[in-house]
Amino acid sequence: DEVYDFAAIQRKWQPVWEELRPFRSGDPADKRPRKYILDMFPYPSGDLHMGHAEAYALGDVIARYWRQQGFNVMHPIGWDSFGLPAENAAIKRGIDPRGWTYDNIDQQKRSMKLYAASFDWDRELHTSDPEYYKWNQWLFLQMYKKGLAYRKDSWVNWDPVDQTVLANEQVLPDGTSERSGAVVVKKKLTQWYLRITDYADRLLDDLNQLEGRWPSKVLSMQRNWIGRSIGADVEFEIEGRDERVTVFTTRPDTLWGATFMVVAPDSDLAAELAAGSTDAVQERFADYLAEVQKSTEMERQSTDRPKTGIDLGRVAINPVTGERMPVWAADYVLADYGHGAVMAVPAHDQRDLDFARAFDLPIRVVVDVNAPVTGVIPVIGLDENGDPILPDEPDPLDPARTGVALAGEGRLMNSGPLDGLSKANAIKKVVELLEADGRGRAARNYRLRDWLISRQRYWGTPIPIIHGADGTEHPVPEDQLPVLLPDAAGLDLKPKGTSPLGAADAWVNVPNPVDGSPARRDADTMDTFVDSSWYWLRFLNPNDDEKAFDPREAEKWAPVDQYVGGVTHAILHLLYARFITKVLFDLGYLSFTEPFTALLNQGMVQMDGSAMSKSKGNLVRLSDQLEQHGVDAVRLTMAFAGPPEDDIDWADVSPVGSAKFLARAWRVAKDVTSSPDVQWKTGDPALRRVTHRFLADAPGLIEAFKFNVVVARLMELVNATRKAIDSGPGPADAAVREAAEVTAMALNLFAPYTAEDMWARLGYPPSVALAQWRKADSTLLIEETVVAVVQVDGKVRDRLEISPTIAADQLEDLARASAAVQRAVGDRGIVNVVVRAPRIVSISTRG
Ligand code: ANZ
Repeated sequence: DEVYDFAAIQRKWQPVWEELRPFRSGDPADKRPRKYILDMFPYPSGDLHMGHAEAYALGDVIARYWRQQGFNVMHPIGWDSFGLPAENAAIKRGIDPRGWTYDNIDQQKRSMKLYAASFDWDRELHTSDPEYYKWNQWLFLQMYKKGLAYRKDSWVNWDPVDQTVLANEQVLPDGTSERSGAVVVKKKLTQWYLRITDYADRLLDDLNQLEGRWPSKVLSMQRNWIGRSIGADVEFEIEGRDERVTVFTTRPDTLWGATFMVVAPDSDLAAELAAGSTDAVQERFADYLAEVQKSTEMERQSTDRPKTGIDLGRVAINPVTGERMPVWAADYVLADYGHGAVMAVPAHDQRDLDFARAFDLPIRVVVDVNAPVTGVIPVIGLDENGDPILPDEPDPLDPARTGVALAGEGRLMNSGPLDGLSKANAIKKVVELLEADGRGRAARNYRLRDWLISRQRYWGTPIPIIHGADGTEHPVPEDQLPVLLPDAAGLDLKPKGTSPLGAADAWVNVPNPVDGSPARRDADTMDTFVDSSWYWLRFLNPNDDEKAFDPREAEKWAPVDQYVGGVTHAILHLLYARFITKVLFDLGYLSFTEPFTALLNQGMVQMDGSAMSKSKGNLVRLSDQLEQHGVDAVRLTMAFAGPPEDDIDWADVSPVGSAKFLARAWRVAKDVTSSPDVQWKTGDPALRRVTHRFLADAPGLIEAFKFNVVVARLMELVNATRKAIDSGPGPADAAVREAAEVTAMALNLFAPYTAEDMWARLGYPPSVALAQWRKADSTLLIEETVVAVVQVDGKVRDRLEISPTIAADQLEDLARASAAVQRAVGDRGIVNVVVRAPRIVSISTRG
């Protein structure tokens, strides 16, 4: 008797698909509706690993699902193949990054084909190909023309190990480099930036469109990253200086309580104010600045470290009180936020209060937060009228004494025309007063910084600018693109703070495009996040050498219907892709402003509760898993492990169990003895009901990403079919064939090899991936029902009509999904659910 042999099945079908190419999506005559399903493309740093295996298994369920629903699905793949890992590997081994990269791509591609992800290989791209990066350069030039790409001198994040600058996004919260792990320091350099801050409001506001379609965690990470603050700019005169200093504040209502000013020590303003002060101040300032330069931004913003700073010996004038205020430099004020200077209101801002208390600066309360005094005040005696005498207690809320700033809301006091107003009204009023006086205005501020794209490294896209000897900038004419990356041979790629390209004499020295005089190419390369910001558009026509992408194809396919990838890209990549989409919209190339309509973040594959790594010795090799259990068992395990958003612990799952189930399903198809032209209606009604219930339920479950539930239901279906073969109507019954065919179609989503082999045994030509999902026969869905009651905190909130044989967890899912129940639960959170299937679900909430 023939047994299930996954290796033989893989060997059999891979070449058949290679020949058939069932996943091509580029036929212009294809009239099916379209779906664009995109997996984040891999970085070719070695062979595929378990994380890839999870992501591509899940993305493929979605792509295969929509094909079976009658869509022309575009599911492309390519390689994000520029970047530091290749360069570092090349340096370590003394080889060319190009060779290393393309060897890895070959290996990953072979693995992906074995893994049977349903990619349209006609659309394959590599960002390190000149045919691709030419268009990075084109994009850069379009942005340059619009003033969206510019160069400036500024303090940048410097990775002392990789010897290159980093975008803010690449510096981890602990101040280390996301890439090398080194502590990031500040360095002043002239660098290229993309003006993403011009798009801050749109990047923020458009997130509302994605509500419910992107994970809420990602939406809030994006919102925090952009970090919009609403407030005012206020101008202060400085004695001995012509120009006023502007500060940004979210609390202009507290202006009467501003008692000193603080500037960022690493700002030009601080240097200038110090230079205009005494020699002693200048000396102390220089020492302090050197000290500050050593700390990270994270450290500087931390509230629980001792405040440091120096008095610059200069005087600012409070524009409303006319009071003279000292000007200090302190590192809790950041140079690149707002205007790099603050009006300090110690009574109402904790950092200002800590500073004022440390350096004995004045503190004035201007908001009566009117908090009730708690605690009992002891009576110390009675007066002549017999009334209690209270001790001369200090104000229990006095910030100078308690060290706690009064940040809450209240009525304004000690504030002249603002007295008695609420915070909101006071803000309105003071902004009016300042505007009338030309001393301020309403203003917004963002945490978001412009995107620094210059990298002093080799393996990236050359920046298409030529620098004249006189310091002028000249864009490379578009018809001279691409600016090819010179050969690595003969170049020293070792990090040294300047780009290796600067040493490629023949490449870097070019005539000035204007007058032919000697000039030099820009020797920096672009951040590789530029490459990945628009690759999803290049997939539309990856071989077009006339344009970056075809707007008509974009009209047909884009935006991406479903994007699948890791939450590690929640900020950087997604923000940049959203930004570039809006830029291309503004340039007239796109008709939409958001690139990814829906986003699924898969969890991570772990081992024994922690991330897998070579050093921990808990690395599970994908190639070993595929060899031991087969592709289908690994893929099925990924889908069955739990909700896709959750992490998978490989120690807790069972690819062996998956393989057993696949063998069981496969034997069902093998045992079928009827031919494809059976009359379905003659089949066993009980089995047919199970099959059609599955047909009816699976699509909704897949669209809600409940892949694991579908697999569980499929297991039930296979069990029911087995029973029908062995102890029911037997292998010739039409219902047995029907169930086996539906099983093959559904397994196509999770276990394509097994599904294809089943399909062939059932008498059909390849490919099951193109078979259309069958409609459930509604007459078979009617079954005896009972009513289950759902209670929330003891009150009946819903009644559900359900099958009397419903499983407890399924009933619980239904109860939790009920709108009435969700309303009753509100945002209190569920603490306990008791299910007595099929009659009662009792939910308890917090509070
Ligand atoms: C006076 C004030 C009074 C403030 C008060 C707050 C509370 P967000 O919300 O993060 O935008 N600030 C302004 N520029 C700064 C800089 N470069 N570095 C550090 N702090 C800076 O914070 C805005 C507030 O942070 C501003 O409002 C300013 O302090 C401070 F009761 O002004 B505020």
